Amino acid sequence: MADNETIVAILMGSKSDLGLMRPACDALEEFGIPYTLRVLSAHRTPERCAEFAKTARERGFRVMICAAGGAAHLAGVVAGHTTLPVIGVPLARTPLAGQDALLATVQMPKGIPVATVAVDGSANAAILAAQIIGVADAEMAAKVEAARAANRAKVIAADQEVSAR
Ligand code: RP5
Repeated sequence: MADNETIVAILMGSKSDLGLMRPACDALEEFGIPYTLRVLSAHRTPERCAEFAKTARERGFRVMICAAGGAAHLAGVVAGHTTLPVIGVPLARTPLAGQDALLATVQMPKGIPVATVAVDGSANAAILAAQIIGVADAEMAAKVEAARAANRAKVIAADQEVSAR
């Protein structure tokens, strides 16, 4: 199994990204998915980052979530070192408001995909991780469906509240 028997890794380029990654942590916890949280920078700690990515599969990880701001190479570098699915979260951390990280994360060359979510969209990264795990895990797929149903119910309740005015 993975470190502490976790199957999802959340990697951030800096500890300063942690606040923006809380929604991902919360969503994984709601799904009951154990995860490992690490600060690994593609630029500042390239060897540690590569080592983690290269050994992730053998340590039991199933999905990698990689978040960074600015010249955000973390997801792409990790994807280059593993065939596990990599979900990239571009973060709005510079005066460019996430446009820089979005393009750096989403514009991967052919052959090395990164599934990129919205700028600061870390909750969706966690939900997508749950969906990927749910491909081979019926219990997880049911949890994702239940979350969708709860979402639907909230929107319907909001519609009824607004339209009743
Ligand atoms: C990126 O640079 C990190 O992912 C972070 O979003 C940004 C700023 O990092 P710090 O200078 O706050 O460590 O690599």
